[in-house]
Amino acid sequence: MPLPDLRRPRIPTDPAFWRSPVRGVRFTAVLGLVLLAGLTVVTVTGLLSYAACNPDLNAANDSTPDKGWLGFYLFAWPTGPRWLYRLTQGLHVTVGIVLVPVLLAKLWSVIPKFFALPPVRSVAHALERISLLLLVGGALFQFLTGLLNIQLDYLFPGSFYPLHFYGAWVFLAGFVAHTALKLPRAVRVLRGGARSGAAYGADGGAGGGARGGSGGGAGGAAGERDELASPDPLPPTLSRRGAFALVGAGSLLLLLTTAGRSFDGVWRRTALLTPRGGTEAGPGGFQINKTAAAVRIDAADRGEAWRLRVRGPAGEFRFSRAELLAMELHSAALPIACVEGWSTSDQLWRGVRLRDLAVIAGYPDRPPSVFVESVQRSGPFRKAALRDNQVRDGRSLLALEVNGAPLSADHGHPARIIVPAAPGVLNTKWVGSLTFGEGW
Ligand SMILES: Nc1nc2c(c(=O)[nH]1)N[C@H]1C(S)=C(S)[C@@H](COP(=O)(O)O)O[C@H]1N2
Ligand SMILES: [Mo]
Repeated sequence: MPLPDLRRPRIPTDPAFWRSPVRGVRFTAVLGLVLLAGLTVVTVTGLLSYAACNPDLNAANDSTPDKGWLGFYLFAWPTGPRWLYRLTQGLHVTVGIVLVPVLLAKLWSVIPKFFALPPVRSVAHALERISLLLLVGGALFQFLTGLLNIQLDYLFPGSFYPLHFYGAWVFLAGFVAHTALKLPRAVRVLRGGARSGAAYGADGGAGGGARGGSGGGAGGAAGERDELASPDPLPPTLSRRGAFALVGAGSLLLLLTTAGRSFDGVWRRTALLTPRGGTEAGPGGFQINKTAAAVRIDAADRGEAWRLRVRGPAGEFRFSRAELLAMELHSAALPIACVEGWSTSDQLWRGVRLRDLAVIAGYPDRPPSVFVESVQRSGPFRKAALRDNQVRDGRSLLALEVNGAPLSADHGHPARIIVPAAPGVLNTKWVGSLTFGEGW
């Protein structure tokens, strides 16, 4: 077995510079398959989340007006099951957070390849490296923007959606290409194809091995070289199994300190990594994202002078809160689920059905979409459009009460929208006007 040349200074382009005995195609393949499964969930739920915000319905909902054909897949988000967005977006954010240690370990496991010389060997290799740039750059960008948006709401004022949306497509291009290129190899490796790191030296040779990655060939899987294993490994301080356990423990810790954000009460207090929002005592004892004070809603905005304006082909109508309370009221047990991944369990909302208000506005038979505006004067999320299927659902309410008590100021008094299965951004608080139908 040829010994590495110890007299040469070791620099990162030299495979012998990387000496962890944990590196190897097996370690990388396992992490790669975990990421393949996990990031597929994150990507699909992310694209669904975008569709759920009704961006194709109204400019007020659309933060990426230049998306062009990238919006090809948009569809009418259903209103059931009522916990649908709670599930999809909870998965998007929770799985994303839990994958952080796996992503970092995977990047660490292939670091020698980023330095391998020559940087480009062939056209195919150049394309592979470009796809890698999209993948690694896209993944880091998506994780960073996602995590920062959850932690610091205002870091990207107004621009989080476009950043995360276009970043998703860049990432996705790299993800698909990388999967197509590497999945067969990863599967072969895990079926026992690649030799262990110890056997590397036999055919690797000093300095030459890290340029491998040939894969396949007539010799079949048994002859494949482990181009990620160090040609000159240090004595192990941690077994590969131990390294997996470390990554897994990191993910588990993140899971335990994150998952509680999708529940109320004690569970929510376990969500140490979710500093956002607060709650109040009594019937309103569930998550409050934005308080009235935070968006400068004062007592006068919600006081005696408040009127709900309802517009449609039948004309324009104004209702006081007392008049709304005198209408036929309905109850619906529905959660709130934010794009940031937190959600509440079902709360018992009571108020006027949106479809009953559509009748007043001049749509006696088939309710149309509705454009909702808050009395809030500035900031995002003060306007939103709901699709006709959402207005039609008997559980979609202009809520006046929650859990048997009038809405509190922070929960949207005098009136807020609540729609089954919809993202929180569509549940407008402190509603001032409802405009039914297109073109109004
Ligand atoms: N007027 C108004 N309504 C709003 C918002 C807002 O900023 N202003 N935020 C929305 C968002 S992003 C969410 S997740 C829900 C959260 O409801 P909560 O603040 O009662 O928890 O309210 C929605 N309604
Ligand atoms: Mo939200």
